[in-house]
Amino acid sequence: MSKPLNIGLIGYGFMGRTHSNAYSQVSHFFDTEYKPVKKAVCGRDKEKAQAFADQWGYESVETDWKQLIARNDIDAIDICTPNNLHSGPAIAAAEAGKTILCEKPLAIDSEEAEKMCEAVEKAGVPNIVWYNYRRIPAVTLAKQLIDEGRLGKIFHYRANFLQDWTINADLPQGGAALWRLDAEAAGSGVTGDLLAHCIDTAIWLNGSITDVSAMTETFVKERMHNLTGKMEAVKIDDACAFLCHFGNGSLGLFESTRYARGHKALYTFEINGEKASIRWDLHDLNRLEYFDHSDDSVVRGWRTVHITDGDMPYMDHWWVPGLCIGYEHTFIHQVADFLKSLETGEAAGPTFRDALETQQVCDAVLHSAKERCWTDVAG
Ligand code: SOE
Repeated sequence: MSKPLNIGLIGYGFMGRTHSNAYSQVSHFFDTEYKPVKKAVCGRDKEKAQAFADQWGYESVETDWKQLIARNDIDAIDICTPNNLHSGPAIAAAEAGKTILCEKPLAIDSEEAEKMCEAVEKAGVPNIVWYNYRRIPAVTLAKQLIDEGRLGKIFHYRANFLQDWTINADLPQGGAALWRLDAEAAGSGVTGDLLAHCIDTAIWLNGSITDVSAMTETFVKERMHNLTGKMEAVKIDDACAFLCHFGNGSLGLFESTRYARGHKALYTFEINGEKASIRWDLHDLNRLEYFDHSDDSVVRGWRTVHITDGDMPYMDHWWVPGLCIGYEHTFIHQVADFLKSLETGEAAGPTFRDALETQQVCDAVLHSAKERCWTDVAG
């Protein structure tokens, strides 16, 4: 028998759309006991929230997240607000016994993230953070290959997340679409926004990061602030690179920037092990490159694994062999796994606690860059 999971969505920006699409699609492709019901969307601007509700099929609208959380007909709170507005609703939702799905990064910093973890753990409510790239079939396959020991001992983990959308110095900071440039709303720049994705994937694939040495740069020092109308100092990191050690003895190298002209969302990683290497690129997300040293030397080389057949992670739910899926499917997979976890009682990561570890690495990175020193990851 199917059970409804009544969703209350807070925020209706870009992520609100990706999540709503996932709620709309998941039951068409995945057979889960719990079925999401788009019960209410919450935003301060009633007209905009209503327009979003009409477009995406939400039954009702709230303008105050406290009212949304107080509603008895809401089972799960989905937080899609700027980063500084995650912890208030998350803690209140936990205290009200609601299931919680929270956008990444979990919080502004680890101190706040720790409080959010304590709240969900004390309340015993199911929780998940939207680090969606784990659920690209090629990335999930990478996890399987590593866990099967095909790479052997891992020596190197390298990741990049490159964009170019903030090169224009006339771009303002703050407000609706540009909160990512405002340190008060975002907490940090590329570290929390982009490297957090790379760190989440890295910890998932290769285990904990123990210490880091980082540098950051803010190329445009002042931007007009949309909320004050004045030129104000830019306090986020526009670019960040760091070296690190993993607990398993491997070395990590990470780079992210919004100033890599020509790159819109080039998320890549390469992992080198004793027996094999793998590499992956978000712009070609249905393929995984694999080099196996045990291949016969006359045919040994990088091979391209096409991730479209039904024996690949998640792909038995989609089309026929040879046909691709895309970015939006990562969110559908996340919802499917989460609904399944409600059925089985076995948490689908990344939980708030997992995301706290990512946050601790981000904090160590920012500390290291500021103090110009190697920094241990707290935890
Ligand atoms: C920023 O441009 C952004 O949208 C991030 O906020 C997302 O987390 C990332 O997946 C893509 O880029």
